[in-house]
Amino acid sequence: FLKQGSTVGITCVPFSGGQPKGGVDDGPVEMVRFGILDQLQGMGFKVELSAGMDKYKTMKPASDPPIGTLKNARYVSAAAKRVSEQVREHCEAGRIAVTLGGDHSIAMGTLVGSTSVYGDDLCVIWVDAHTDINTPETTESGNLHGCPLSYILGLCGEIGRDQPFAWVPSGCVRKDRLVYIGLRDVDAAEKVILRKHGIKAFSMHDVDKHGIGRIVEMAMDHVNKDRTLPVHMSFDVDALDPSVAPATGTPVRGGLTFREGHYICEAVAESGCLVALDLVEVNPKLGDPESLRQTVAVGCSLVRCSLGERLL
Ligand code: 4U7
Ligand code: MN
Ligand code: MN
Ligand code: MN
Repeated sequence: FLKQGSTVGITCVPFSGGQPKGGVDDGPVEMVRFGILDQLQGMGFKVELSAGMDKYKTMKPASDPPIGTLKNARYVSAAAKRVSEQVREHCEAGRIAVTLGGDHSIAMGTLVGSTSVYGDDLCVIWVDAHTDINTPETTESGNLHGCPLSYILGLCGEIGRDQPFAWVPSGCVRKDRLVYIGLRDVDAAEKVILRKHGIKAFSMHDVDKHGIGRIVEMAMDHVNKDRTLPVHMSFDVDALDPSVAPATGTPVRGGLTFREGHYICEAVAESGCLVALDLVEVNPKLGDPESLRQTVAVGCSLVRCSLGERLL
């Protein structure tokens, strides 16, 4: 778990196949260019970077016809499988696994990687405007960045358990060990899924009502009452308000403020339970140079805070 002198294992995943907009594959390189590696070293961490990030760009299969409505399923599967191996290596070596995306479909890989080491003790805090829990049957867009959790929780029908995703250990995360923060754009079919499976979710309404301090406490109490279990936080930058993180593919107004986003990360760091972190959906190609700089900077800042950077 997170402690002084730990090693951070970084996996850069320049991947955009889970959704239609180019540019999100430049997220990791922009965060590295902004200095995230040096910043973590400056905080006293040893930093190990997974090799071969350029390989993701070459994994696109020659032919990848739609499966039902699902787009790029073979491409997403191949990339996520590789992510799972890189994250597993970091976790096995006792490193805190930090994955920089890339679109959120890669979380299918990060969660397979972390659960392959921590098993079903693993708790997941999913910070997002969206629930990303569409099944291959319910997704209307066919974009797999809106589906990773249905595979991980084992909610897919036939199409999901078949090739090309047969390698995903369906149900590797327990439904009662997942909690959402920041929701405000949930598809009708996703609401049915949440209700049916009793999945804990805190929307922006709840954040407004209780304040972010109480929300993080309630979220932690739900998945990790004694604060002893390992935590994987998957942070979609679109959880933040578009005024804070404009350069992202599916912005939704009414999001977390700069401080609310950071508070979540600080509180998770303080719990001492963090074993894996995803920072995804930064798209440097969307918007003007200032939006880009602002979004990349906030992404790096969230990573540092999750790893224990303190204000005082
Ligand atoms: B993200 C959506 F329909 N639900 O399935 C879908 F609203 O990783 C959006 O959270 C998914 O950015 C957003 O396409 C995925 C849509
Ligand atoms: Mn989102
Ligand atoms: Mn997402
Ligand atoms: Mn998005």
